[in-house]
Order: sequence, then C-alpha cells, then structure tokens
Amino acid sequence: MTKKLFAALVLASLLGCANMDHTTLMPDPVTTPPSNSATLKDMPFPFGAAVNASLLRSNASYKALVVKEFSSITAENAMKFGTLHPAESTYNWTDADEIVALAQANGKRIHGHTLNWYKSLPTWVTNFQGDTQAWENLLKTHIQTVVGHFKGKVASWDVVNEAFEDDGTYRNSIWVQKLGTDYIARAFQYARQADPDALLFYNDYGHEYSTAKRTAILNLVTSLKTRGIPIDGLGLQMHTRYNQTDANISAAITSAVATGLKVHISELDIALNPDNNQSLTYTASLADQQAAKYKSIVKMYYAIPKAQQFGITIWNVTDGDSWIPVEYNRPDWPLPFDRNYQRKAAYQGILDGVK
Ligand code: 9MR
Repeated sequence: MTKKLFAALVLASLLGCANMDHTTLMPDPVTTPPSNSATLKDMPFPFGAAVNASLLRSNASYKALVVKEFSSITAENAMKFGTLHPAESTYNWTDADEIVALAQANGKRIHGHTLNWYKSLPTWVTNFQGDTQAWENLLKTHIQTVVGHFKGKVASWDVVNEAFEDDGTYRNSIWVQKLGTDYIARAFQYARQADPDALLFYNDYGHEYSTAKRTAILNLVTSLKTRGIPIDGLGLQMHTRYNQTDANISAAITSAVATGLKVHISELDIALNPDNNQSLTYTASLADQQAAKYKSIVKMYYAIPKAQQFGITIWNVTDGDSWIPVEYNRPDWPLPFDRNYQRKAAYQGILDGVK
C-alpha cells in the first residue's frame, strides 16, 4: 500500500467515525442520498416540518436543511401558550417572529401551532383565579392577540389541540373544567374574528389506533360544521410506528376525508422502537421498513381529493432533534433525515409515494 493510499484510508475511517450515530455508536447504514436532485419542496402538495427556534439560530446545517427541503413550516414550540404569553400582560414574540421571518424570506407557508392545548401552559394560567367570565376573557384575549399578531403571515392555525382522551371522552383539561366542552366552538369563533383569512384546524392524535377516539373527533368536527362554527380542517398528527397497519392508517385518512374538511397530516413521524428496547440498533432492515411505511402513508394521502390535501408535516427534522428519544428515553430514528443531516431510506420512501 502506498503512503498516499494509507493516508486516504485513515482519513476515510476518521470521517466514518464523525458520521457515527451518537445514540448507538453504530454508523448509520442508510445515508446514501437519492440520485435525483428533487427536494420535499417539489412534492405535489405542501410538505413541511416542525422547527425548533434555537436550533435555527445556533445550527447552520439544520437551518440550511430546513430552507432547502420544506415548503411549509410549523413552530415546534414557539407559538405555544407558555412560550408566547409567559405572564398575563407579557407576550414574547421573539422565537415565533424569527421563524415567521425565515419562512417568509424563503417563500414558505406557516402553519400556527397551537392556540389552545391542555399542555405547555404558563403557571399564571394554571394558577389563575377567576369566574367563568374571567376565564372566557382569558381564552379570547390570548387567541385574538396571537392570531392578530400573525394576521396575514400565518396561513392556518391548530385552534384546539388534543381535546380527547384515547377512549373518546373529553380530556378533563383546565379549559373543560373552567368553561365546559363548548369552549372549543368559541375558540374557533374567536380565531375567525381575529383573522378571517386563516384556515382553522382541530388537531389530535390516535385516529389510526383508537376507533373510539377517532369517532369522538369526527363527531365533534361534524357537529361544529353543522352548527356553522368556522372550521376548515382536521389535523391527524400521525405519530406512528413502522409496524402500524396500512388498514388502520387508511381508516384514519378516509374517515377524515369523509368530513369534507381539509386534511393535514400534521405531526408525522414513524418510530422504529415503539417497545422501548434500550439496546436496539438502527439496521438497514428497519430503515427499509420505515421507508415502506412513509411511502404508503404518502401514497394514501396523495390519493385523497386534491382540494382536501392541506399537506403533510413531519414533527422535527432529523433523528437528532426528534422529541421521541427525549420523551421516551430510548434510542429511536423516526424521521427521514439522520442526525448528520443526510437523507435516509425514508426520504426516498416519501418521494416514491407520489410516483
Ligand atoms: O415536540 C414538542 C416538545 O419539544 C415539547 O416539549 C412538547 C410539550 O410542549 O410538545 C412537543 O410537541 C407536541 C405537539 O405540540 C403536540 N402533539 C404532540 C407533540 C409531541 O409531544
């Protein structure tokens, strides 16, 4: 072996180490980019990601990938109540405005998430003392201030997020406790008043694994429509797993389409380690099964009426910034990009879904 060849081999192996997956210390087996130059922006419907404000600020590779690949942007956390409205008379627009500015500068649609949720509430809300009227005013003021601030910039909102338990009963959230379940209808009305042009969504998870929950959600949105409450779309979060059946996913999508609303697959990710196996490693076989599941979801979605295709949004960008390993304290690889910002087999699966 020549000295030059030896040096080249050493360099290649060092680069290989830099490419290692931090969770498993195994090289990612599927980092080969697809041969064509298409990006997810070229999909025949909007394709988005939930983005993290501090990563956009601090990580140039992350930011470049977001700018390059997506036509729609959702703020992962920056538009939640606790971030935007930390004290009763304080609004903090910094993170959200930065995301909006980046999206606008690059011609991307912005989907707002979320005006009302049981989680990510600041303590001034959870400790709030007031009668029904005061709670109603709090709800209305928050929604109208936020929607008003982003009027003309944010194209659509998740107005209410995750109002149901998996068994189809209403979640006993602070909003239900203080205002009863019909606050949901008023939340949509308040949002419409603040920006008549924004599309308004109800967003939830579990349509594909709980028939009871799916039925409850469909009943809610159908009754809102019948009553003339302004609702334009239904968000299926679709935090799913590689071994979820196509039949279940199809039932979730088909029943959403039957409402006549626009359908947003709003938080897609496909877990490879749903059983929380601490020693699982990422293999080519798992990568291929994940790619196949991304492909079948995209294919089913692409088959729905064009007018109802609001788009597909993945929840986070790469396996390195996914919420799943953090939340469940396990190794997992749920997204179409690996932690080195490279396209995985799943990426090709998404492109193949619209072929
Ligand atoms: O990914 C989000 C994570 O960073 C936050 O800590 C968490 C609580 O605000 O919310 C996560 O995003 C959730 C989304 O807002 C609603 N659907 C479930 C998502 C994953 O938990």
